[in-house]
Amino acid sequence: MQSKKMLNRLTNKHPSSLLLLTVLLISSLSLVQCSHSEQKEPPQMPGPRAYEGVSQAPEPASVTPPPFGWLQVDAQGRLLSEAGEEVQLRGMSSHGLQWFSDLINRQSLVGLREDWQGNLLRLAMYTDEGGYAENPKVKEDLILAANTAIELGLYVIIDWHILKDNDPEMNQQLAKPFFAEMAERYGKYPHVIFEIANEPHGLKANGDPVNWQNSIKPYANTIIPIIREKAPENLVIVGTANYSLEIQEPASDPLAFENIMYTVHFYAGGIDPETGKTGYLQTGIDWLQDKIVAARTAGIAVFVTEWGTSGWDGGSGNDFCAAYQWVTFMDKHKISWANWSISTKDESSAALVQHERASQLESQALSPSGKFIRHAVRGDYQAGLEAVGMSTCKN
Ligand code: IDC
Repeated sequence: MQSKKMLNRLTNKHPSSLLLLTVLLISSLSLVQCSHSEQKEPPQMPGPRAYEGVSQAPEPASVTPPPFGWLQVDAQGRLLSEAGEEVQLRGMSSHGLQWFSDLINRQSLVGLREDWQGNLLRLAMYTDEGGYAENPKVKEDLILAANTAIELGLYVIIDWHILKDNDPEMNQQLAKPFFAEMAERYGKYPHVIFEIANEPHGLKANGDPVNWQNSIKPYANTIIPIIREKAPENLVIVGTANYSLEIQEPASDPLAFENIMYTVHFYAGGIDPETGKTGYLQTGIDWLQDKIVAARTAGIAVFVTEWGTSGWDGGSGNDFCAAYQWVTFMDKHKISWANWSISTKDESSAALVQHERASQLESQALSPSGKFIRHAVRGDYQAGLEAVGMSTCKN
């Protein structure tokens, strides 16, 4: 109907274009025929190309305000609610959306909000490893999940999850239009937090180290103004060097924008397969907590956008006593966190096991890590230990 009307309009206005259209139609038909006779296989239909631009993906169908309204960072680096009270966000990170986006759905997010009493979801959109740089369609899953979080009143982190692509500047040309779109789309929602680089590390192409000075700060100074054009108030979180461990670098040289937070990541666990001892592939506790406290004292806002009960490799067993020490530390310092991860992968950081109710985040589907974390998100750390069969932790 629509195209018939358009054709009529076109040919009425420009009668000569009717001839042109007929010629075009005949020549394209014969082209199709030609190619058919040459190819044995039927030509592949192109896949849907929706979501490559901004306009086609849906908006959230409704909006539930997030519990603390617009978040703000004060001059001492504290995270405040819109009403000016210090707050801590607690919740879960997705695993890579290119692998586990099915687990991020309305039911699992209702579970996160109601049963877990969480208020935070992080959406890890890998850029490499089959993520956005190779498969832009993953943005579609990100948008649908972010919309669901907004509909349910959760804070949601849009995480540009660089990892194997270790240098933030490597995919900067992709990050620019991506964050321009995200800011345009989500700048009006207090729920949305932008995390612009997951874990910078390693070396740049020219052999220089990827650190605050060489790469992260210039990248942040490129991306944040793009975000700020359309999202002047949303929080922006910036990764730090060496897999988001070197928080002292921005602490002595912070960015000049408002409402910026900096990330520290850690992994509490890991059990040596040979000796059975904990602390294998574990991020140091004392020195890292000291660094976090020093950064906080310097007035830097810290957000743990990712941490695991497992070893640094995402597996190798959990250390719940170390995890307990971390969650109580973060509670004391009002440091917000998201745990890695909502996944059913066979690795000890995964919150879920293979189970028919896994995609609903239900209790029967929780792994040991999931059991501990569910209570930790609820703010009952002791119950978390008990849920994994431990009542005390000896030093
Ligand atoms: C890990 C996943 C693992 C996956 C791998 C891919 O747990 O299943 O195969 O990524 O590269 C991080 C990263 C996070 C890692 C996680 C555990 O941000 O992507 O996930 N980790 O290794 N930093 C430190 C640990």
